[in-house]
Amino acid sequence: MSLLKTNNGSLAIFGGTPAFPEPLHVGRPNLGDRRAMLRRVNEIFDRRWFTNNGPLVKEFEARIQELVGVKNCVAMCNATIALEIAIRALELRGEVIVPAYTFIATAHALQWQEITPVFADMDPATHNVATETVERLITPRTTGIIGVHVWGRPCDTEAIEAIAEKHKLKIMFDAAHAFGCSHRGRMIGGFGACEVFSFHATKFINCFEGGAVVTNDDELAGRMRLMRNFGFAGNDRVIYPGTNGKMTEICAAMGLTSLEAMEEIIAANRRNYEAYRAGLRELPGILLKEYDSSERRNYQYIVVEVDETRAPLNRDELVAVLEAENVLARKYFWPGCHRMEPYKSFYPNAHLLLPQTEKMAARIMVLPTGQTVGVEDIGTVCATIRTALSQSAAVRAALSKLP
Ligand code: T4K
Repeated sequence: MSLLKTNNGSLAIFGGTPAFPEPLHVGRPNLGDRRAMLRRVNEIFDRRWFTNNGPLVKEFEARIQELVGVKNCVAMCNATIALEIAIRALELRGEVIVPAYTFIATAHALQWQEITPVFADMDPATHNVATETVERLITPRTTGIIGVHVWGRPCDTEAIEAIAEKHKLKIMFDAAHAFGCSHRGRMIGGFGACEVFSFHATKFINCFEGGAVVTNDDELAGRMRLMRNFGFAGNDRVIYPGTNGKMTEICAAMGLTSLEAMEEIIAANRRNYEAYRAGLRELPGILLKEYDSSERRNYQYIVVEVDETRAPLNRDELVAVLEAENVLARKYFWPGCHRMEPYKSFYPNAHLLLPQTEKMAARIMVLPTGQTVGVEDIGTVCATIRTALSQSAAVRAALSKLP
């Protein structure tokens, strides 16, 4: 519940009451039908089968396979472990090219197994990897490319496939944001050797924590199933190095409940997206990234670019104004993986090859959406942004006095 700020309302940074009494988060979980979830929890208790490839995990995997149209879904405890297992099962080593503009997990999943992530620049129009920058990063040590479908907008899979084919590299995709999305009419999940989804609490479909690798390659899927369960091929028989990447039954219960609400959640996200579109229209230097609604989209992220050369306030100033109002906008994925450790120390000059990532990571903010955010809340968020932009000199002065 918010107090609607108008152009005359006093912003919280000027000493006014914050627009929201409670924080409005990016990534507040969507719930689905609470009773259906509790029924599943009771069934889990009755069965006393809590993890290790239980019936709900199998059901969850079958639902994902059906929705995505792939032969295999291997559910895991989270997408980071799923990325690590997929990378290992694909036998990537040496150097792997990834975008610098992604969540740090994409890079860490490589570094964790002593594979060097080599950072490619971003296409400012799509926020995805600029494929024309990829080829020049290939060295004799390169074994693969990991494309990321940032914000659920598919990256240029065709260009990546062409480069990979020419240089005999393997490809997989980090599709953490892209469950339920399509690319040229094909569901994300069927591209490359495999794709990885995240079902973290903040994702539009969530398992509390969860992830999955999907693939049409049966042999690869078989290896990943072994790897997620310590390499056990049966009682007392280990035939592969492995880890513990298993999804629990309670997480699968949440995932199934969440999947049942998928269309409702997408509808809420889409309604919110349209409300932001209307509320942020024609503001100088403020660009809401549009979704291509001719394809399937989950509308999970409301992404705004603040072009400091045209807007009266920059991204950081707007985020500070919103924070004072209890609107916790996020600066994803600032400052870019290359400026986080250990990569910053390993490659202190990496930014010289990443001019678009540098520029855009300083411009992007992500605004709250999901089932817990209403159209009225969005009206308040947009009114706050409008008011702040129209009083930019006073806003700057107030911000300069903050500790
Ligand atoms: N690849 C990509 C491209 C990714 O974006 C991600 C994760 C991964 C791989 C790895 O997936 P997982 O291993 O996580 O399955 C959040 C999420 O934690 C992360 O999953 C996500 N991407 C990333 C984009 O966003 P943080 O560091 O912002 O998390 P956190 O805890 O600050 O959550 C964001 C907000 O959500 C908080 O301000 C509060 C709210 N929240 C969060 C949780 C967990 C709630 O209201 N309730 C909750 O239960 O990374």
